[in-house]
Amino acid sequence: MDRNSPSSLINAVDTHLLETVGVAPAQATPTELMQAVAQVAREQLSRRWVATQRREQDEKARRVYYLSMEFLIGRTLGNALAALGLADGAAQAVTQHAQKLEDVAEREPDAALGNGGLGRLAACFLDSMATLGLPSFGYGIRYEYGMFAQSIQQGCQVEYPDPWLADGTPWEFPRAGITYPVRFGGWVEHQGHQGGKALWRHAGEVAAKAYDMVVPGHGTSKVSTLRLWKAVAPAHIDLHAFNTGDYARAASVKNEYENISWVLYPNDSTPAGRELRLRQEYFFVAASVQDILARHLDEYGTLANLADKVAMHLNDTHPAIAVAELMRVLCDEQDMAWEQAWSITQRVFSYTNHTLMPEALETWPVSLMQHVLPRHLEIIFRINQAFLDFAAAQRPGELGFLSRLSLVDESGERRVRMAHLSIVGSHKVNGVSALHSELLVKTIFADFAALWPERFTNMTNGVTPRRWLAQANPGLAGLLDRTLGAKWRLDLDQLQALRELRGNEGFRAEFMAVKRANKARLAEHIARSTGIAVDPASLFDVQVKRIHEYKRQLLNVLHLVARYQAILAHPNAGWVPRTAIFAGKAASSYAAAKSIIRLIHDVGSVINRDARVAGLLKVVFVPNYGVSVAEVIMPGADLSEQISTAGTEASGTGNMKLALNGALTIGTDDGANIEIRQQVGDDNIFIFGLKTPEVQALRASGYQPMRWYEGNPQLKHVLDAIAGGTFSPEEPGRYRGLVDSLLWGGDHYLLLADFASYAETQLRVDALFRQSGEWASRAIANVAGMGAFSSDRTIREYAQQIWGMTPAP
Ligand code: 26Q
Repeated sequence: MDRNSPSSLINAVDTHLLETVGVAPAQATPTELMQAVAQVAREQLSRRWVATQRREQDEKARRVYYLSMEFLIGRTLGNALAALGLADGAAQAVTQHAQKLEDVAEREPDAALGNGGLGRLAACFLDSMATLGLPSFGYGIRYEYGMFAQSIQQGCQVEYPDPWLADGTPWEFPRAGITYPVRFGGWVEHQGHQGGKALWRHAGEVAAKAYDMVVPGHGTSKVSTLRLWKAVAPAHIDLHAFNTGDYARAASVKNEYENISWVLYPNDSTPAGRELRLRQEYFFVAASVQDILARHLDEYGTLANLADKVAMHLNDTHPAIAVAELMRVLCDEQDMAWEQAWSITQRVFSYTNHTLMPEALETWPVSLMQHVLPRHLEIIFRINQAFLDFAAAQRPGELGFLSRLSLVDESGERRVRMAHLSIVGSHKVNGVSALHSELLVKTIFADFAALWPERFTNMTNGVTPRRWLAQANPGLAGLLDRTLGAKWRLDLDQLQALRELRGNEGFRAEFMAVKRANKARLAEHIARSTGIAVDPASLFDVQVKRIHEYKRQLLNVLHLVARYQAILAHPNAGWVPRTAIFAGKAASSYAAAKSIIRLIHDVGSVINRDARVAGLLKVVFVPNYGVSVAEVIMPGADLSEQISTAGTEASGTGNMKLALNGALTIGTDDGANIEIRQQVGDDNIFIFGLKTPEVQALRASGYQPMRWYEGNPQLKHVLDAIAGGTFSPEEPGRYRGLVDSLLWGGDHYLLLADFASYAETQLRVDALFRQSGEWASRAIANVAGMGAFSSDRTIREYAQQIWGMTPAP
């Protein structure tokens, strides 16, 4: 009897309702059905996990370990069912209970264990690693609370905790036997002389317990593992307080240990610099390194061949302390000679940088590191000494060169530069788009690139077509299946064949019907979440991403205000009806970002209420942006706003998801937009604004935003309205500061300099949208060009060029 047949699944779901969930099948709620269907999938994932581990052990496979503080996986059910080939059967099974699978799947909370692009990239990479059959583990933290939930009250962001584990999750496999001690603080003793064997007299210890999530591959029975660590107070801790009935004290001691894995830091730019964050970073790194070495010793009985069998990848600098930790374990605990340990370490590690912005680069005060990780600090100093000796030999006497390279920033309070540690400790360093990688070696890492040009490389980001097309956009996926067959899921280059269909009336009509249905679905979501009705016939203009000054949501707002004013001035100019859709979270401490959210709401409430522009312009902000909200927004977009100041957005991945779903991009010459343009062709994308060298030149020449304000009456009118209280009549000065930061504060991201070009380009967007056939053809060309942005391509490149592995063809 086929386990995956509909009748078997119907039985399996009922059995789990009865035996696992604890409910009479006839009375099951959608949430209970979700739990039961998840259990059916879980059983098969478990089998696949066991078989995969067994095979990889037998094959003595080389493995890659992806170390990341963030994995933004979102929901699991739909993806698991698709990977296991259970989607149709499960749909039938829930139909027996008078439910729809989509509604049942919606009961699952998102696993929001990440902030944004970096965390979602890690999740897409796991999907691709599993699909390509790469022996692989993701390692991270099992945060009790993920990314905060966002609600909007009177136009302002309000944050709520995200207790995603409150009702348990069907997807984790607690590994009761897998637990490691992680130590902190104390001091270091050296046997005999300084430089003799080091003994770390730690002050405290916490246990790291392993919880696995199984990541299924598509089109393969292989899986990858996401192993997340939870911090647990060691069992012996303060039993005395407990025994004497001092429960408050016992609880507070326990909390002090366990708070390490409590909550994700909701900051995706300026590093928090807090001790707890450093403890989080070391906690998961120390547990992961122990786990990796234990597995290796179990298989080989020696660490001498570690670099032949193990690749460890640093997702940004957040796990960079792993370089010092591996050195510590090899030298102090395994008695390996420093030189051999260093050679292994450099061959094991590789590092991806995700930002050029200097303020976002992670550094830790030497004093804090001394306090939390005294032995690691010594090791970092020794690495630095050897490195600077080497660098000095290359450029004798160049002290500026050496101080720029140093792992320790000596200007002001001494700080350890985690990016420098990552570069020195790795054999490969990559950026995430062609432009970003080029800028890395020309700007922030130029000195390192002069020493080691061959160490630096590019790996342009990608997204998994399984989640971002097959799952998020079943309408388009169905059309592609009928047109191209189903293989595009595993070979996204097959989308190229759509190019020839651009002019095909029938295909265009089907394609636009799918888009229209997705817009209707998005409109329903908007109505439900904001109470605002929007018209699916209007142009859906979408900017969804973290709120950041460099991403320039404010430039988008300036254009919307200009458009509002222009419609009022010229009501009969044949305006294309538009709905501007924003979504995104602001870091809780980022005042300027929060102010932008409020401005979007204030501008929206004036425009949406003004009968004079009714039917021509609407502005909405979709609350609580995250993976599941993105899965509704991406397929319903006509226009994708990717408008960061050139040279600031490392890559972007939302740009890829939107284009893959048939949105046209309006964007700057930045990040992966440049490569998207190359893939879809200049005619199928709207690029505007200053290019990176022009941005640099304008800043160097002394940018005076006031000149642009004075020189552009339309822009002046917009800024005067915002600053004067047109959108905040009850508090006219509310946006004075925001506008002043542009006019008098230097307009660091050059909004005013790019405004005219942006507004003019938006008129070209309108003109194209009026010609619906032409628009359809270009939207199709976008989908057709997205093959290169599958994360399968990205992971193949990492595997071959960085990790020394050969994925299945
Ligand atoms: C660091 C220290 C302390 C607290 C928080 C952080 C922190 C956390 C998250 C710093 C940065 C991040 C996230 C950065 C991020 O998401 N970067 C984005 O990465 C994407 C994937 O490569 C790119 O596409 C985006 O361009 C980039 O902005």
